[in-house]
Amino acid sequence: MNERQSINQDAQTMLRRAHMEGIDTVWERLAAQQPQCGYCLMGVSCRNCSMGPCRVDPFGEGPQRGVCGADADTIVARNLGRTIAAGAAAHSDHGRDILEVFLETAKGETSGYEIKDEAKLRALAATFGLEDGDRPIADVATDLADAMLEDYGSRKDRVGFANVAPEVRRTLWDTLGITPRGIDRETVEMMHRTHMGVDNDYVNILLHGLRTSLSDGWGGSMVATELSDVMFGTPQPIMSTVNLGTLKADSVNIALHGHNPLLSDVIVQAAKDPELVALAEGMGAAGINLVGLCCTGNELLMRKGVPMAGNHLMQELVIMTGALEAMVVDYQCIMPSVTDVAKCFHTRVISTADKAKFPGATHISFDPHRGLEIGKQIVRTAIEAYAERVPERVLIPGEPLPMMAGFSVEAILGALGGTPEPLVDAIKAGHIRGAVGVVGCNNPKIPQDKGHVTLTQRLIENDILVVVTGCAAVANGKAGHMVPEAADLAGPGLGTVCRALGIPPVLHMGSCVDNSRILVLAAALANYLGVDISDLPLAGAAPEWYSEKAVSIGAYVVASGIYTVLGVQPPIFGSEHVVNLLAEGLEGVVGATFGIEPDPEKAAVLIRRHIEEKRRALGLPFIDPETIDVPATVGAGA
Ligand code: XCC
Ligand code: SF4
Repeated sequence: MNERQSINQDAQTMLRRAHMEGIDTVWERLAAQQPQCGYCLMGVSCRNCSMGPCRVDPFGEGPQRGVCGADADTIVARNLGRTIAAGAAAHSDHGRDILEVFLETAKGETSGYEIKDEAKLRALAATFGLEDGDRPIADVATDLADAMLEDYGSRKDRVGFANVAPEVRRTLWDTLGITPRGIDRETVEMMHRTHMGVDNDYVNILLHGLRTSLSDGWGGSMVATELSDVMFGTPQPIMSTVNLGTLKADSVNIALHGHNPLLSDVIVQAAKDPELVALAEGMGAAGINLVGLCCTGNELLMRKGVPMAGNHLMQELVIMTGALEAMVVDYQCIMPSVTDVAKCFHTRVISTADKAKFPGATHISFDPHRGLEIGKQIVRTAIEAYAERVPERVLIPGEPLPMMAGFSVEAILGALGGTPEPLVDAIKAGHIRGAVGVVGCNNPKIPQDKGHVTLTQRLIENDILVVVTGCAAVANGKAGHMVPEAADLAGPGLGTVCRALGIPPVLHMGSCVDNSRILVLAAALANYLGVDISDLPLAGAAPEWYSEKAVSIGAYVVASGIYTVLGVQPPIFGSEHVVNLLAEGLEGVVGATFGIEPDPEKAAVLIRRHIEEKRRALGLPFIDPETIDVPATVGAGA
């Protein structure tokens, strides 16, 4: 039973506790929702106006049009467009929050923040075409912040980071009319277009969907990533640990959950405050132990080495250890249920973003002017909760596993000696066949981490370098794929390269906004070779995606020229036209398509074939794609 919910031992132990104590989890709630609405699963329901709600019968017997006359193509495309807009909005608004604090920091108005990476700041200013001329760093920062703030609006023809994309790709976007103009603008326009009676042409809607997603990947997400590097440091390879064993029975445990590193960074500072450490010791604790969850966890892991308690589906289970004093949340992917689970234990859920409040949580409003002070207040609240811990209820399963993180583009190029040449040479020679980004969430419809881990294993053993972000990264950490010794799990070519460089075959590139790092790396490789991104032997995969943000990510990866396989079926199957466009038609438009394959073994085959096709087209040694198939041993009941 538990194996069907998660492949991880730590999760299974907690699930047994949940069943014994009758604590509701995401899995029970998914079961309670069965059967889920077939119209919604196929994307053919619409409630965009009050003449509806409407649904189109995908089997042709019931109504074929909504009250307004919209058919299945229009309804499916509109729904997908709004999903992309929501995802892009989430990433981009996160980027804006970072940007605003960055501007205030440049003006010296914040507490607990500084400009850590001046070299990166100057490089970004150059990308934005801002004159540097050795001006004081605060002036450069202010000008860059202004230029980025303008990118959110509608005063430009294209966002500044579009400059990072290869010129061929930019020209293609211009020709198609999908160059992202403003970060907010494209999302707002998508909401407009999908209002009743505006854009009714599914192709036109979906093209704007690509544009909206590009305003995320090459816009809002890239702002979030790059400015976080400037303020908190550009990640470099770092060792840490992962799983629920990162909690310490004798310490005050605080989990930092969500996506935005602004607050969590000052909490890391606050947790070192001698006064607070003494307070914790005075309560009988050995110290203060911070752990991460989801992407706030990834941000802290890759820059500070903060241990990672788990990914998306661990957020309820970590509370059930009975050892968590506080779960500090910012926003995105935080299940409203965490406050319910917390009621069964002594855990305080502390919300911090005024735009993300949780009934049942303690709200401590984040204010960058008093960042450090608020960080200390939060840590103090957690220490006080320690007095209420019930020692007999503490159940921390297993020992933490080692994992390496921190592979920013700068770090990867650094490991290669400052140029993509060694990587390109290894790819040309076929030691490394290509590279794949395995990204995205957990989804209770799939045994937790099984999709990520199986797919990654198949890729690396076939000499494909894997880069990971988000919850996929955490899954691979738990599977032991992210230590240098994992080179032994890779094929002979990739394994040799990894051993020579002392790196794992699976590289942690960060949080979900850090998928923008994958774009930057792909652009660097394409520029180095003088080709388009779509010519490279690359692919993307989101084996266990659940979130609207993941749809935006998938769309911008495809719109950037990278074939992407989804493991969970998106709600588009009510329109054959939309399915055909996404799965085939886009090839002739942006040079890449979506694949949909729930079985990770088969997804690996699709990706390997794709990579060999790209190698063939580049004139590199290739394996005949026809000969690549699922190994006969798989599924034989072994
Ligand atoms: Fe959320 Fe980023 Fe998905 Fe994980 S991977 S469930 S979006 S935390 Ni982003
Ligand atoms: Fe129905 Fe059209 Fe209104 Fe959607 S927009 S709810 S299809 S009438």
